[in-house]
Amino acid sequence: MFLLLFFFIFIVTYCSFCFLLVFVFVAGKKEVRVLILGLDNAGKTTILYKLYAPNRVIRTMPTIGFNVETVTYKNLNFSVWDLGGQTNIRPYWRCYYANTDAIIYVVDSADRERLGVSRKELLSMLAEEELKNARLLVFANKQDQKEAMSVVEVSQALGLHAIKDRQWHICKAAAIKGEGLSEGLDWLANAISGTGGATGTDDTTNDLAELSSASSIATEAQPTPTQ
Ligand code: G3D
Repeated sequence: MFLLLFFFIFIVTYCSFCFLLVFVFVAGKKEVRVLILGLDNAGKTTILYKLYAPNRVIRTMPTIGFNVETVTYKNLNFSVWDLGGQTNIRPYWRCYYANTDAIIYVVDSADRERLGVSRKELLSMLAEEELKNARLLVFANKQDQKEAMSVVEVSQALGLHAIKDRQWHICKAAAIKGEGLSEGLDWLANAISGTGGATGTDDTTNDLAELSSASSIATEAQPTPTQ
């Protein structure tokens, strides 16, 4: 009888412990909603699938509607939405703005002609009330292409240093090779968990020699305390 009681107490304790472990594991991962935006052909779908399945060969097709994947990174569950970037789809981006924690904005650094359009789309998106608290991570993508603009040039062309009211960061990437993505996500994870992510940083430090006019960027690019 005593043995049975002992066995019963042992089973109940063991099950409670397992339940607690599962609860801590599940509840410990914060759910984060991230939108990947940018013009068509910028590399959004490539980035999404590199993050989701880094070792898979990726064949992308223009996103009609959207792709969604959940990516776990540094104790955060990123629910990542890649919205299509074609001109006729862009007005519908705003349907997905509610409850967005962060925006990953992707720029094709080799597409000099459309950088102005990219800037316009970015600024009109940032003006939306529903996105006023969203962090901004910009990937200056396609850095593997020889005609690609440097991250300094992309940052200047987008006017990022004028953004003072939100946490933002720009970093270079070559999504096709998976390069630069984890650096960006590191920043985002820190910004969201509140352990970093200064208001306006970029990884231009190594590129400053490329531009004689980059000294102003060099000064502005110093991380400032998070607001
Ligand atoms: P989108 O989702 O923003 O529209 P995609 O863009 O991810 O579909 O990518 C558009 C094209 O750019 C794809 O080529 C893709 O392979 C390519 N691409 C994405 N990232 C990079 C990169 O870092 N470097 C280079 N060189 N190409 C990249 P295709 O030929 O399939 O259209």
